[in-house]
Amino acid sequence: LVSIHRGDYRPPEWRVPDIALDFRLDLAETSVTAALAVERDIETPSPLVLHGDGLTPEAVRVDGEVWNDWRMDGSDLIVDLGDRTAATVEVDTRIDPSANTQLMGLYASNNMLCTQCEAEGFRRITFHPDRPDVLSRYKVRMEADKTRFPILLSNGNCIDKGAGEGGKHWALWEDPWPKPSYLFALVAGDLVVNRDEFVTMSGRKVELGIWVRAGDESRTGHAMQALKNSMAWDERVYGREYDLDLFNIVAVSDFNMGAMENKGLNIFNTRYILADPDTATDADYDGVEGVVAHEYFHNWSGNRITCRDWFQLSLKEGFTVYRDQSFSADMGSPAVKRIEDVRLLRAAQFPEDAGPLAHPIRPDSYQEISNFYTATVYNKGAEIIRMMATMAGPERFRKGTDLYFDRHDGEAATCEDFVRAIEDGAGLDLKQFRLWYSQAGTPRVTARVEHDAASGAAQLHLTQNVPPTPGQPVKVPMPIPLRIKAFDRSATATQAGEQLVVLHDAETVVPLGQFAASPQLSLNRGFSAPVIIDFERGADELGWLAAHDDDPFARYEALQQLMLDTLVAAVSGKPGHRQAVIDAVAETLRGREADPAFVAEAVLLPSEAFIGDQMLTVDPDAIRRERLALQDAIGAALESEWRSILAEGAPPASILSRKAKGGRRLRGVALAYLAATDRADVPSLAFTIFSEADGMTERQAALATLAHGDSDERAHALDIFYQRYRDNPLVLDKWFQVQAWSMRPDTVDAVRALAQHPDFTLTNPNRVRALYGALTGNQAAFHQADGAGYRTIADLVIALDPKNPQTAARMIPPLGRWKRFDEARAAMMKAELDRILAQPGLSRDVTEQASKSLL
Ligand code: HT7
Ligand code: ZN
Repeated sequence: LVSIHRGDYRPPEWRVPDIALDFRLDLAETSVTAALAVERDIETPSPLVLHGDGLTPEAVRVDGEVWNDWRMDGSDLIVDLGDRTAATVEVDTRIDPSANTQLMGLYASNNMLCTQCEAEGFRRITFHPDRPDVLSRYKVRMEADKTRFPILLSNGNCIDKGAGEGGKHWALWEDPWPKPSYLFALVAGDLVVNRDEFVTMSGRKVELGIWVRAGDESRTGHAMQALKNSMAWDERVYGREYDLDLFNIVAVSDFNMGAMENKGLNIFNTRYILADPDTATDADYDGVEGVVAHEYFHNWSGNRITCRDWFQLSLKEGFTVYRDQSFSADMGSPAVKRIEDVRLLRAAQFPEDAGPLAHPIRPDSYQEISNFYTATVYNKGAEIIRMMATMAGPERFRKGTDLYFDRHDGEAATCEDFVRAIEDGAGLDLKQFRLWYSQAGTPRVTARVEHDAASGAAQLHLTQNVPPTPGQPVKVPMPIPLRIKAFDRSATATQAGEQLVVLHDAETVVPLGQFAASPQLSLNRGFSAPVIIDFERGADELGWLAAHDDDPFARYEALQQLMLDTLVAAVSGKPGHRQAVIDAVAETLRGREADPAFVAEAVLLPSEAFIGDQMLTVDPDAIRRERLALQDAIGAALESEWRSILAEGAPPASILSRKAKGGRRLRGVALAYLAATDRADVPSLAFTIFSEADGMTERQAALATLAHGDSDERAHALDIFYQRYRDNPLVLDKWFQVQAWSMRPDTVDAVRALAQHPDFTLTNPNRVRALYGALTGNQAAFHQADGAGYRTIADLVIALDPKNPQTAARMIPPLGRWKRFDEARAAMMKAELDRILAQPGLSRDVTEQASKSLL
């Protein structure tokens, strides 16, 4: 496989200022004529190289004349334009959207036609340079059968439309803003719209439309509200106004990712648009709000300023994730949002950074760019922006982003451009900070407090170490901004405030001031840096911080650390601090009236995977056993608390206030704790909650609890759920998912059986993720000792790769974690990776992920 290197970047030789696309659309045969106005940007004549993927040119014309001076080089079209410096190059192609199971380029979903062009899908529609630093103004003519495709949408504004021959109609769209090919989009289908409007800060009226299949329009209200909130928030917080008169969103069922920020025509996975209380959980609602915001924010961080090349992907993704995280924090609870974001970072990004696929947020090379839409580029990328914001403070950070937007508007920029703008605008020195863009691996910070009883002086000793990662054996220290606060436990007076300490060197000593006794240290408050902290603290200290720290994230961390220490000790057969955990949970529960959402997050035990991440060799069975044992102990000790939480009744599902959502979340946690005790009445209790629930949050939580066991109620509830929702694909995904999440010993067999279910299909990525993604997230099942979990995933990858290589490749990383497991498991995982690699005709996506995973 060919690797592409960041250092090999060269500016484009030909620019394409204007493009006219003419589509004659049909499900099985679409013909495309692309007219590219090209201009040579270098002195010496050079042929025009246009990338294609699976295309054959039917005709080539230059300035209106048939042109024969072209050849194919592999899948690229090379047009020799002699010594011309400008020309209009027209190419005719023909494609079959109905055969496009990769869901890249132009494809069919539910009899609708839609596109996905990021990163390199445009070349599956027509020949084109298809690189993000070639920006063009697009004019798009679409013609299709009016009955089957009454709605024709593309980027920008519809400037004309009319009737064609033979029952056809056409529309002409024009996008005034130059854009890269990856932001091109079109949709043709039978859709209905939820219309609204937004008046921008300068008083312009923007028409908003969310397009869905008939029957789904009643479930678009939350997405529409999220869109309007996002538009207002970006004006208020970043001074960014929307720049077209129309903003359309279309929801499609078959989609490789969450959504796509095409200029003026976002295309979404239905999962992130459709929500009503009966079918969507509170978490689903939050997902809709976050993804709608994310795609909208891309209009500035991604579209107005795009990426020079795909190595700069984090320029738009890291910044946009940071923006959507801040937005969601402002819309709800900042503390809970931070906890959720850190939990996701630890679950998805830390393992990536510690494994064979580790890469810096700005990678140095890739074979297939689709494999680099990772938690590192997105979520660690967001953390790196957040650290700059923390060091600058809000006002100076805003000056930095204002400068970035001003300086680079209309350009294809680099991560370096962003850092320089923050440096200049916010007045920060980020010379050493740039290492965060080039070094992979999660830094480890070791902390130790020294207290001199005689003088009362306390000091914090910090050391940092950035671990080796593939291709980067030796690292240098990075700037690590840590928000810290030292508490005097005995003090009655107000405590000294928080300080921001930035570690620059391998070792740092921070004076903490005078204390009668060694202070209690709250470290990395708000998770100010994406690092792992090694800091030995006793149960008493952690329990005190869990109860008294004034930073809610630090309170959460203290309790999690106490639980983690107890679980890790138990797994290695040592006594932990079980009673201290119970006491701390009980103490935290006392705050449930005031902030149930925070309490629900704080009292949740760390996941099995996160417990495994603390161990040199992961023992999935012992982890499950000990986690369940602790859950049982907490469940039993606080049984009356859990029961009274459940007896209080659920807030109505239609109320989406912070408090109502928190209340439902806490009820789910309470039910899970009670279930761990195996009390005889739990199945009937869960079944009652399931049956009486007025919304999906309660219903799904109860079903998931039942799914772990083998009661009659389990079978009954699964059957009721299936019958009720069999025609709703997004809810049916949940039915597959809860079964694959189950802690039952036969879960791998169940997954294999569910793959044969008539409603299972490999052609829908949501369904694949619901079943198999849930299995890889179920640590004890996936790592079942006989290797059946590994075999199941490898079988899936082999079957899925010919249809949808992107989705297939995304299933591989769990198999690449073999170094963390015992020899027998590691051998089986590697054997499955070898088996995948031995398949003939494997895609570039899967080949890259599987071969790197073996290293
Ligand atoms: N920028 C979007 C990326 C995306 C994508 C990438 C590869 C293959 C399919 C895809 N669909 C969407 C999503 C985002 O970050 O907003
Ligand atoms: Zn994005």
